[in-house]
Amino acid sequence: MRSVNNDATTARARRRLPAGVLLARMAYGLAAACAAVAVGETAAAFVRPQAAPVVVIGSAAIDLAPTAVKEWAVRSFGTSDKTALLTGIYTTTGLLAAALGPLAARRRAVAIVLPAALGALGTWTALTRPDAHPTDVLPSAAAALAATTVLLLLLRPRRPGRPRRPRPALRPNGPEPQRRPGTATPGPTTAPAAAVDAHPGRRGVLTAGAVIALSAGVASAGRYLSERRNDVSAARAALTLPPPARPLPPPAPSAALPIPGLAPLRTPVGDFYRVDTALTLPHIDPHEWTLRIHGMVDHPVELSFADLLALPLEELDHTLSCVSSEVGGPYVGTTRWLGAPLPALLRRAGVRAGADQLLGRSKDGMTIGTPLETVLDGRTALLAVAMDGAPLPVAHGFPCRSVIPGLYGYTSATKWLVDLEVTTFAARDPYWVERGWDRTGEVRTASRIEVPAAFARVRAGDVTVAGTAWATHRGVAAVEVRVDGGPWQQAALAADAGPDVWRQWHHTWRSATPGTHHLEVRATDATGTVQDGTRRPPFPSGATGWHSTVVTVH
Ligand SMILES: Nc1nc2c(c(=O)[nH]1)N[C@H]1C(S)=C(S)[C@@H](COP(=O)(O)O)O[C@H]1N2
Ligand SMILES: [Mo]
Repeated sequence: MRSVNNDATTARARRRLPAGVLLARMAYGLAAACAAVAVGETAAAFVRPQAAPVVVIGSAAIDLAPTAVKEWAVRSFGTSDKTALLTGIYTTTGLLAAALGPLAARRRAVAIVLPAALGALGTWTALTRPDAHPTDVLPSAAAALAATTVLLLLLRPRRPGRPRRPRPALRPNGPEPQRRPGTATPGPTTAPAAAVDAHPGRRGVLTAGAVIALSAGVASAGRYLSERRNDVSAARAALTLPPPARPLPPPAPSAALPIPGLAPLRTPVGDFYRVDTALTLPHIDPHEWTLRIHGMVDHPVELSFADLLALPLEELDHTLSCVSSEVGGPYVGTTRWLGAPLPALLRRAGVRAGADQLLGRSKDGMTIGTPLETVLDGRTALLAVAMDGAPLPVAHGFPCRSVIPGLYGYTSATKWLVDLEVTTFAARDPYWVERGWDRTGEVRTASRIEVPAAFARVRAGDVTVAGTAWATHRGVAAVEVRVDGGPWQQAALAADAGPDVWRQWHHTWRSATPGTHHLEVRATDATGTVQDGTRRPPFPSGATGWHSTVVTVH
């Protein structure tokens, strides 16, 4: 409806475009983006939460991100890395949208082409996710359609004949006011019929604001609906877990040192670190859960959750750690797991000769590969259903995950586990191995100074130094501490709670003198190997180096 006569006119129009108009058009773009997000979220509530456009794009970004970027994200944002990613996606979308409005105002085709291109990207990405369903295309397609519709509606030229009160101060160069008979507003203050934007700035921004507010409402409703439809907390709360067939005694009280500031021997579940690639947590109803054990086996097995709970369950005290932890880093926790022993199930299935990998697959398409010989060498490898006496929290893999002591999480601890394939490393690389990480993932010997805290100020005299050390499945035999590069001194160890559990240690630093001091720690595992002191980053097989802290004595 809006025609441009020639380039000169366009150029003049562009020069004259008041800031208010530009602002309004940017707001139109933002409103279109908000409507798209809202419609996408709501559609995803009916399809599945993983299909929301933002989640689809974010998940693809996580999988495509080079290892260096992932490492940087974990280092800089820690467990808030997902919030950081979503913030980035929303910011980018916002900037694109703000550009989309003004561009589409000049060329309507842009209002169709850009959302359609983004929608196509979204649907294509949705379809190529490892856990894709055909209906996953719907939210992205609906979102694109919503963006185009809202933008075209907001940009549609105003029909002539509607009275507007002009704001001469704002439009010094505007066309001559025209008198239009029959309008309510009297006199020469009546807006011209031809002026599409009588006061486009304020009205436009207000209209866009209304659309944004409405979108926010729809988005919240969509998210609420999605949570309601996918909530498994009732099913989780209703679960009664059978007692273990072979209960473990409680850990010896002397395994936990009463030193303030020391990480507790058993990590409270609420404090347990979380590392995964899931932007939305898989919500799995245990009644619908099944686990397939197949591949290079004589008798493929399919288990229901009831079948799993009917097996003789075992307990395991175990320290789980993440390969992405820096030296002294936080991604480590200890708990008591309850689960069905994995070796017995594999023997029942009958592992064929030549297989060397057990590949776990999660509901969200993660693949985690474990060396088969590790699973079968007699360690307590579990299909875990509980940690610390309660069903697994959703964030930690409800209803079932694998736990295999001695290996970092990325080669052993598949959360939301639904499929186990007996295969070979030659046939298939799991997710992290594809990205260059070591395929074995054996936990390196590590030790950490927790007391005094880094950069703490302590009184001169005798100072208690304490922390934890782990060499999961090998066990910790010794811990040594040194001050300012002096001689290594033996620390005292708390009672051994088993080779799969970290070990607390403490040391009295005699007659600390005022000034700044440098403390270092190293452990020796039960095979007699001293912790590697060479500083290496987490990639590709776990950080090495001795943890150190600086304290000020006064
Ligand atoms: N499905 C799934 N399982 C997964 C992961 C994941 O990204 N997806 N991450 C693994 C990694 S790298 C670690 S360290 C552990 C962390 O387990 P937690 O979050 O329960 O502490 O889970 C493992 N299992
Ligand atoms: Mo990890």
